[in-house]
Amino acid sequence: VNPPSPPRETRRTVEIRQAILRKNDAHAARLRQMFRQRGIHVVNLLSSPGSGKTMLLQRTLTDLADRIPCAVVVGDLATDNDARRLRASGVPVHQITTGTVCHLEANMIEQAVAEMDLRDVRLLFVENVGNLVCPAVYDLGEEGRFVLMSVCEGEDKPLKYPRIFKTADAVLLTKMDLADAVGFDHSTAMRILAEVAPDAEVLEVSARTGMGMEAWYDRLLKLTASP
Ligand SMILES: Nc1nc2c(ncn2[C@@H]2O[C@H](COP(=O)(O)OP(=O)(O)O)[C@@H](O)[C@H]2O)c(=O)[nH]1
Ligand SMILES: [Mg+2]
Ligand SMILES: [Zn+2]
Repeated sequence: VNPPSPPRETRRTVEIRQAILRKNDAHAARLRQMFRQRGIHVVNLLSSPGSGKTMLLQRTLTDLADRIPCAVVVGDLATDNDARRLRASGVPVHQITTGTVCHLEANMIEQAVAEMDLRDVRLLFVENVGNLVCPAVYDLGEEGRFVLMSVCEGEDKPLKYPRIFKTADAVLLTKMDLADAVGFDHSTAMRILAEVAPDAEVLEVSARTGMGMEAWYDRLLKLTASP
């Protein structure tokens, strides 16, 4: 017996969604080629809101910008607060405000970079909209996908939002300075990550104390050393 087919509206919604994603994929493929030609390595930073993307970037730009020329595209639904925080580092920063859209899409990145002077830039960070759901399925033409998970948000996030963790090149466990205070269960978190994202590297960092940041910079420099 065949399972009942979904109602017509549901099928229609699924078809439209797939068409949007196909279009985004094609767009991202063109962007990836453009970045490669221009020698720009692109890193997509993904996480729930408040996991520490902006603070990680603030410290990274301060420490890394004189080793390698960097720039940032940052997405939020509203405000340019993050862009203002990041501009203090002196690198080019472009804020995308998405309004109601809860993720970044390839066409938004294309528009942003068209307005930026990236002539000398080798490493472009994209701080995605804080959200563990749809950013996972929108390719932005990036070379590396790094998913942040702070020690404050619960060890089982990868079980609840597997897609974003499965597509990660590396997972950054952030705010390690707070691990003891919040009773972070390190072995449970590592077991869950190994189960959901067995191929992802895990980096443990604190942007506040600087713990683990050199390993993160090595990871970024390794990415930019590839042709
Ligand atoms: N203790 C501690 N707090 C952090 C760390 N990183 C970020 N935070 C704090 O967490 C909050 C959210 O950080 P933010 O970078 O804005 O997160 P985003 O929403 O992912 O960009 C801010 O109050 C930060 O000061 C860290 O390594 N240690
Ligand atoms: Mg932010
Ligand atoms: Zn979304």
